[in-house]
Amino acid sequence: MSSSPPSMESLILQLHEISAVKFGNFKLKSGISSPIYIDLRLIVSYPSLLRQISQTLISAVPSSTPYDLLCGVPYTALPIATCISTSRDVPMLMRRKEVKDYGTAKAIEGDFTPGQVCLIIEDLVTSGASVLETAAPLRAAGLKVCDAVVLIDREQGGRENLEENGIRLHALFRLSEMVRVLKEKGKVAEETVAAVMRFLEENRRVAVPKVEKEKVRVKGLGFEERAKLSKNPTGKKLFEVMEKKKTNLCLAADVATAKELLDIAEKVGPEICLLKTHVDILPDFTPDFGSKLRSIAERHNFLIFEDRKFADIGNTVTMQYEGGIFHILDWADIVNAHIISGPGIVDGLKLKGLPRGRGLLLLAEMSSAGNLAKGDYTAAAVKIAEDHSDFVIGFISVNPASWPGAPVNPAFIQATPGVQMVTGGDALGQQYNTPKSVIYDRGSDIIIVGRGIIKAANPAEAAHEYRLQGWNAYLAKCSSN
Ligand code: S5P
Repeated sequence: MSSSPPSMESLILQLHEISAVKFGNFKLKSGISSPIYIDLRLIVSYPSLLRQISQTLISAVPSSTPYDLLCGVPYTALPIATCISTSRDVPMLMRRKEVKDYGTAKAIEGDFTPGQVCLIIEDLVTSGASVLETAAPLRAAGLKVCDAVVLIDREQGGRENLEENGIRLHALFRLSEMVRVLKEKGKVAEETVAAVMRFLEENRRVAVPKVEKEKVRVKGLGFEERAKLSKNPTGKKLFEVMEKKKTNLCLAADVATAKELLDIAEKVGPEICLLKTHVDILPDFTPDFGSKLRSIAERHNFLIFEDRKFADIGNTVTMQYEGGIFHILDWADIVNAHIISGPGIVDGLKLKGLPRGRGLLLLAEMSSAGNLAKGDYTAAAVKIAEDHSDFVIGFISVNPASWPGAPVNPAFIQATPGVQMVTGGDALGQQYNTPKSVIYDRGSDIIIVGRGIIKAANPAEAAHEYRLQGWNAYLAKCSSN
């Protein structure tokens, strides 16, 4: 075993020898064709090379960079991180690539204390997306991630992307250096070198084009920034509460009595940003229900959403909103409306709601099988929202990422019902998606969960699980691309 790390040149030659570096025409994950392909998964078959790479890699981290823990980006960098961990006696963590839907739903395996500093180990960086995917759950767990060390930097925007996300990249060598060494040693023909250099030159900019960057920025806007974009005080507050409490969970408190509702609000309150009621379900509703619920909401810092689904003409809804026996306007921060009757419904509700600083969600889509809220109907909801962005705070939606012109204005919040830990449905047409699918794949912001929590043996624990899954999916979305 050599005590001093092997030279960069020797490592490059060895990687070439085991065919971890290939020249030809390869389609990369991003879809672009590349004249060079690097497959570092092979190194597990060459223990001596794996050891040399690990040793050299860790010595590329400046001694002024502190770290308490290591975490390899799955999968290729896992053995590298393990080698470093055992030889340097630095504890390691593992990030789960798939967070389990069941059980502990842990994204990170291993022992750590929030506030510790974790160094990320990676084999190859192109855009930096994989490093960010690993950094997000580590940061969500309270760890500090400021540095990543990588064997090869493909020089395609990764360094800049990571820098923008507060991560310094330390690379053992750049792709162009690697090709230069192979050329000098006569391992690769002149024209291949020229093709690789041309590719790098052309794709240095193409890899992270300006428009893409803009799109990513909109996509990746956090709730904190979006709070500033909302023109409605309740919309703003909802984003702020989500950011402050680190939760995008709304409880659909469809329980049998007002007493049970207040009871579950108290128990689940710390986990949620929003509590959704169907006040007309409650047989024991009394005029002081609203003030009781509001005092719990204030104590636990969540907002109240009465899922009244107004659907009438403007004049009628003003009376339904304010009057009757429920006096919804007095205690609900947020209500929702169908747009079937046209924009007049928003004008009507706004007349009463806006002076009180309330907000409105429009039903742009529904979760139930065979519903008619799609296509032009959904597009009409977006248009009405844009025209009333002082009062409309967002949408009830199911798959906002698929809307024409998506993503819609980030000032609007997307809240999605039909959420459980597993996909499926009930006997009456409800259809369920998982928290991850709703937030990460379908582009929503808030998961609305009813029976998944209220029918659980321990609703507070179930709410905690949903909250973790919803929030982790949000963090992963922020750092994707
Ligand atoms: O399209 C919709 C809109 C709403 S607001 N589908 C829905 O299920 N909802 C509401 O979300 C519904 O009224 C219920 O309160 C909640 C879903 O409850 P769960 O028990 O199916 O999670």
